[in-house]
Amino acid sequence: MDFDPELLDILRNARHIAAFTGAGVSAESGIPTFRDAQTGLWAKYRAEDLATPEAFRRDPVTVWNWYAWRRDLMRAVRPNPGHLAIAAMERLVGRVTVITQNVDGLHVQAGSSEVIELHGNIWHNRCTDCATSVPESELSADTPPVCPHCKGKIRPGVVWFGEALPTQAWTRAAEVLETADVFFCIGTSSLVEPAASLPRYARSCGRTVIQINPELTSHDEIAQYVLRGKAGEVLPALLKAAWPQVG
Ligand code: BV8
Ligand code: ZN
Repeated sequence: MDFDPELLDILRNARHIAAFTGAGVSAESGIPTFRDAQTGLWAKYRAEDLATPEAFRRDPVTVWNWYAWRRDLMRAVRPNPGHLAIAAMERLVGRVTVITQNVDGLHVQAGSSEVIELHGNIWHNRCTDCATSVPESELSADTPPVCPHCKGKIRPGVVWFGEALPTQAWTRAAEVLETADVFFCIGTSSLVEPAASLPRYARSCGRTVIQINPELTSHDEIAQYVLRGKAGEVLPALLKAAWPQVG
């Protein structure tokens, strides 16, 4: 895989890299993306129809079982070379901030030390009534589990469609765009707002935007560099090309 020498220079001279990621970065770990059709007994549902507070209010059992199915899938997988390459950048560049839309926790598992989870984390659980967070190990056997404090229904600690993003996560992500030299946009269809506005904002702040995706997306035209391919293949090759001594 050949890369523009100017791009390799930009990476070598970067002091702070932001890596904005979507479901595509976890695809090679075996987690279907949101664009992928749902499979098995979930084939008749659309993710957007299940990942909402209304769906949970209307049918908490089905929504909880969908998350339990996704957790089982995610428990069985590991970070892939794409996650590991992003984590490895921390040994090559002063600061690397991961801003992820994913809820699978794989960037932290891969060793990234600064991860902003814009859409929460599927491993977190909280009470819909008193907001108490409940560790997975203390969940009651009910479906959905009930809160140990107020008997309210427990929900996954993710951001559903129609819900605001966590203020602190959003504020931190916006601050990173002020300081990062390079803004990677990896494995996202850039359809879900407000996260999808980050690459455009990064470009307007004068950042170098690098898109990594096997398919064309609406963000291709705002990226100075478009690397057409899979994250698990492009990222390791890019690191090797920019820092050959790392090998
Ligand atoms: C908000 C957590 C306001 C849950 C997620 C109409 C009605 C209602 C709302 C809206 C509306 N129109 C717009 C909205 C806003 C809405 C939205 O954007 N909807 C979309 C569908 C149009 N957004 C919201 O509701 C957000 N909140 O706006 O709140 C507000 C403000 C104040 C007060 C109250 C309210 C909340 C959005 C967060 C939703 N939660 N996840 C869960 O996981 O269950 S979003 C979920 O979908 C993911 O987290 C992710 O963000 C998104 C999917 O996007 P991607 O990650 O990009 O994945 P996708 O499958 O789309 O694409 C994969 C890409 O990877 C592809 O491009 C593919 O080519 C590429 N790829 C594949 N393989 C690889 C690869 N790339 C690299 N390597 C590979 N190997
Ligand atoms: Zn409670």
